[in-house]
Amino acid sequence: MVANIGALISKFEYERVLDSNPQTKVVSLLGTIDNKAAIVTAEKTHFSVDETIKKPGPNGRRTPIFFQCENEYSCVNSIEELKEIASNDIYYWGLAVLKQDMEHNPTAKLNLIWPATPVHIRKYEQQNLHLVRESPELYLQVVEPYIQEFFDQGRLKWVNNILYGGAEADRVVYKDFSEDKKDDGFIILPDMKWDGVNLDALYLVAIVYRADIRSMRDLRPNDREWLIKLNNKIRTIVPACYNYAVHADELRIFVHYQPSYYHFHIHIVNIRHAGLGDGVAAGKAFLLEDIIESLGYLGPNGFMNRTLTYVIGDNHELWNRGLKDAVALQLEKDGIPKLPKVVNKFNQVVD
Ligand code: G7M
Repeated sequence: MVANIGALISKFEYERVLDSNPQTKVVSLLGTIDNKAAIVTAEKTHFSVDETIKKPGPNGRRTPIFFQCENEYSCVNSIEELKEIASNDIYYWGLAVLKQDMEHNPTAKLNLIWPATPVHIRKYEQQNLHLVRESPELYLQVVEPYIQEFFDQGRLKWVNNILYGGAEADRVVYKDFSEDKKDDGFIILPDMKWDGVNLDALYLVAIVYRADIRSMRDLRPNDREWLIKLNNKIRTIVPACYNYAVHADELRIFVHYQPSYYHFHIHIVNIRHAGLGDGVAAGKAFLLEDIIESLGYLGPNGFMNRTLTYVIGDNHELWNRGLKDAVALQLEKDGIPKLPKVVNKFNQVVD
């Protein structure tokens, strides 16, 4: 039987803070549950407004956005206590306690990983970030062997549970699958990161049934038509599933490189949502449209021909398996000193 999150969290024994981000209002804690490592991530939820209503305009487009502030949890209605900090001229600021409610106004979204592996712990821990220029040679030398080990360790269990085991079945937004056309099949469902409530933060993931694409590195020109169809289907299906509260051109559709999981999947995010952490940032997110475009001229080996530039944390296994040395070498080759030269008042370079 699968344990539930409440029962597990009640046994959580705190050890230390892995990361705390005041901008995204996310904290990740490391601890143990039944003597096995556990990571609890808590994210303060966004404010509640009744609903985002898009009224049809003269050209049939449903803009602009109207918010309702009628229920007891929306806008300022939920203020239970308010204490002024200060005021100056026309400016006032203070602290508030808001009415909380599980359905309308939950305080936070909690994620639990248990048992957490050392890879999870390193991933969630605050770390320095680096920009890597991954040439096809560097990929073959460092990254591909790592991906191979990834498969050996069975880290795709959650993906296979969704595709074949009925996991999260009640949350699936769309499933396109038939035995005879397995290679065209895919599932769209809410990403673990989304609370499923606030459409402004809509975050879905599409997982394909094809198992031969481990990352965008494996994409070739003959996958182009497949990706175009997939992109069009996503842009047709998702708005319809959410009653057109979000439109086809309001979806940011992208792929991560490096991904955390080497089975091809696509991120589908409301364009208004800046994403948590660096998930939507340049150096991590590659727009599906740009990938499709590139496949038109990359040559028969597709992305295997391209140097990919991306951001990686120094806790990532790949950093210490060769990317760190490669970056040092690249900087040297480019004539860029890693540390600035310190010059004293006599204009002499000092160590
Ligand atoms: O960085 P990468 O492209 O590999 O991102 C994987 C995405 O899958 C992330 O946005 C995760 O939040 C999401 N994800 C990871 N797990 C383990 C799950 C899961 O079990 N269920 C769902 N729905 N999404 C997940």
